Amino acid sequence: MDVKKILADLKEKHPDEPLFLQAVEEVLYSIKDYVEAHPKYEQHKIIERMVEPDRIFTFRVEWVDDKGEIQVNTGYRVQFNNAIGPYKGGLRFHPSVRLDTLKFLGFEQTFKNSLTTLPMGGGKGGSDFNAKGRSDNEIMRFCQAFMMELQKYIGPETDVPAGDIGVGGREIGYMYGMYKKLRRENTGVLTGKGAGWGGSILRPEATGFGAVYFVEHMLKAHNMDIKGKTVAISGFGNVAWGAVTKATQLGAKVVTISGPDGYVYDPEGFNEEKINYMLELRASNNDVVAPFADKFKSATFFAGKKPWEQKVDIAMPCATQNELRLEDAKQLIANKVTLVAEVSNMGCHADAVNEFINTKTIFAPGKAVNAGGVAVSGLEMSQNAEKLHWTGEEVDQKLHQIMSSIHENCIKYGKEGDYVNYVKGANIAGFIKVADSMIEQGVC
Ligand code: 2IT
Repeated sequence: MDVKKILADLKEKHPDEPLFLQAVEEVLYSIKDYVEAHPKYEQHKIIERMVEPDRIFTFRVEWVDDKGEIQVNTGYRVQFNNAIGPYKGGLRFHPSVRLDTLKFLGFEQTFKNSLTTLPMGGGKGGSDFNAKGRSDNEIMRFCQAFMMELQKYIGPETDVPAGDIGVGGREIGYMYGMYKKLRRENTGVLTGKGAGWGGSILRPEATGFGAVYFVEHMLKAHNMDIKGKTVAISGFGNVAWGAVTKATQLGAKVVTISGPDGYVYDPEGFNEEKINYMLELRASNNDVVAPFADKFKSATFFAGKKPWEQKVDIAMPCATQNELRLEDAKQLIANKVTLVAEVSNMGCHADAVNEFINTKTIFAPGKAVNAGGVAVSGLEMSQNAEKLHWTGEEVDQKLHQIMSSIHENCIKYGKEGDYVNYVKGANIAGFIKVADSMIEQGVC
């Protein structure tokens, strides 16, 4: 497989999509040997077909703010690949969102969803909407305007969006309300709904909880335990909150969270009050963590810095793409980090990932570590289809099983002597199911 040529062709076509090209490059180099050992994939031009999304919708979203001024945003839905099931993946509302962002996320989602063991294809959508400083009513009006257009492209058997950065329970509620009004159906077309109206118990926690369960497996595979380990977490949104909660419950000491303004270091670790305060910070629509250090005297705020400069056993980036760079990786390694579990999608820059692998640092990629979120979304779809509501214990048990199966698959395809290359393992395992399904379904 001529990876260089495929990447060069793709770059010529999409020179302005660095994130998408980065995501594709990582996957192609790690599946290269496997693809070459199985000629059917090249015969069926699977790679060339997989890097081209099935279709992309882009649309104008207009709404009126509290001052009566008209606002215009761009909305997107990238339906990347539905070989193994309906398109499934979140919606990101953030001013940095471009088509590039959603293509990289949709590509990653296709592999991740395949890893979950559930029948879900890959999709992603969102908008460049900035919620910072906006009122609840403005957020509602934006969500409604966004759904007025998005509803044309989605459905419970075709494409099922959910949350991502900037889209939580509140936004899902406003969008679901508008979808129901327009389509006159209560079919659970979005996941991450409230538990009282079709949502799955544990969906808000699922990404963070699943990530910590995955970390437990990584530690166990290396004869270690999470108890007593110090953990650096970045971000302070839904994913970071779930990870802090579960890591703390299991006896680890989480010492950092972060925001766009910097990070807070708290050597005493988290407790219930601090965890709940994360939710308050998030709900304020201000996108800052500095107030955490004002409220809790044991915490110190480091403006404009990242948590990776602290000496910890475990690092879990939970914020956004490329948040952990080569210099951060080197710093963590110099500080003798035990393992790094990427929780954000493509949270580590390619150079940082290579540094971890080359130094045999235990490292797992986001598409494996964070798959618990979309997995519980898949369980929510099952509950909606059956018109049933499972208990928290049932969902948690299934989440445990899924994370364990993802970990097993990573070992199966990623073992290199006494080192587990989780990047390679996750990419190959995710690839096989999608690629074989495409071959079985013909050229269409
Ligand atoms: O990146 C992700 O997996 C998500 N944002 C969750 C997607 C989903 O459909 O639950």
